Amino acid sequence: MPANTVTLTDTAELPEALIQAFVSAHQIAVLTGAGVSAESGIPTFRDARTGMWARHDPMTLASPQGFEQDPATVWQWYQWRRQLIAETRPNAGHYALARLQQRVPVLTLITQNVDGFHQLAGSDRVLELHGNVHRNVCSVTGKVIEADWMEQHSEVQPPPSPHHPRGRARPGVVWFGEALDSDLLDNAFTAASNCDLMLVVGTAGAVQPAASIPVLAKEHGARLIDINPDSNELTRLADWHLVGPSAKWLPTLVDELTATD
Ligand code: BV8
Repeated sequence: MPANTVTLTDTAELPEALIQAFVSAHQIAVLTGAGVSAESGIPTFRDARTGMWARHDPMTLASPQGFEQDPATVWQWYQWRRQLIAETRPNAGHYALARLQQRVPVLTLITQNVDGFHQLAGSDRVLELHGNVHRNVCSVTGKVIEADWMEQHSEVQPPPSPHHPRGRARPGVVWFGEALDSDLLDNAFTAASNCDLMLVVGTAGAVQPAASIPVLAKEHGARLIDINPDSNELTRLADWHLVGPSAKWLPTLVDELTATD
């Protein structure tokens, strides 16, 4: 860890410089990854192989090739994840970010997650870089498939698509090897370039182009706070590394901000 990253393990005393960076920020950008949903009981992306999925590689399951080769297995994996998401709810970290959005003049929330928990917790204008698992689209045309069509054609898993004779229903997420929505990505890059402070929460920083967003923020002079029990490439860029779960650190940070009002 280079000298300039201050590592904090206890929420007791936040450095004055960190509080000042927070309080004085006019534009805050936040990048979240699977770790922010970990305390909701959603396994992180690379851990999403518990039980019957242990023998599958998420990189294969979350790819057009994987879906082409075995649509039923990929579909079942998403049905399993959708069920996990339906059985739980956002945690204190999601709610803290929604509260923060109310307090800061400009806060752009960029997420790699597909569970929709930030919106459920009250955040709005969320940039879902990798899509949303609650949406279904045609595997050929990409057009949205409505829920009633899915219910009426559930005898086949995945159901056929209403938009193309060779199409099937697939989750409305971005798979490995697929391009991200260019408008979403442009908005994320703009927020990173303009922010005074970026929070990087619960991501291993291994997936591109999302992982380049904090790099851009740093290059444009933003202060960086990394919230993660572990450290990784993005931690090395950070001014502060808050070691531990986001459901602990985010409420502490937001309480600190409101306490200075
Ligand atoms: C693309 C949706 C190009 C599906 C996902 C360079 C540039 C561009 C592309 C590439 C590149 N190098 C390689 C690539 C290709 C690839 C890539 O990045 N590969 C990597 C793995 C080497 N990228 C792509 O394919 C992207 N597409 O670039 O297209 C293109 C252009 C034009 C035309 C065609 C193509 C698409 C990437 C999107 C893939 N889809 N999700 C689904 O979810 O099913 S990514 C998937 O990984 C999830 O969204 C997940 O969020 C994301 C990132 O992982 P993390 O969020 O970091 O999660 P992870 O489990 O890894 O880590 C969890 C972290 O949380 C850990 O650090 C852990 O310590 C921490 N944690 C744990 N508990 C807690 C916690 N933190 C806080 N609190 C806790 N309690």
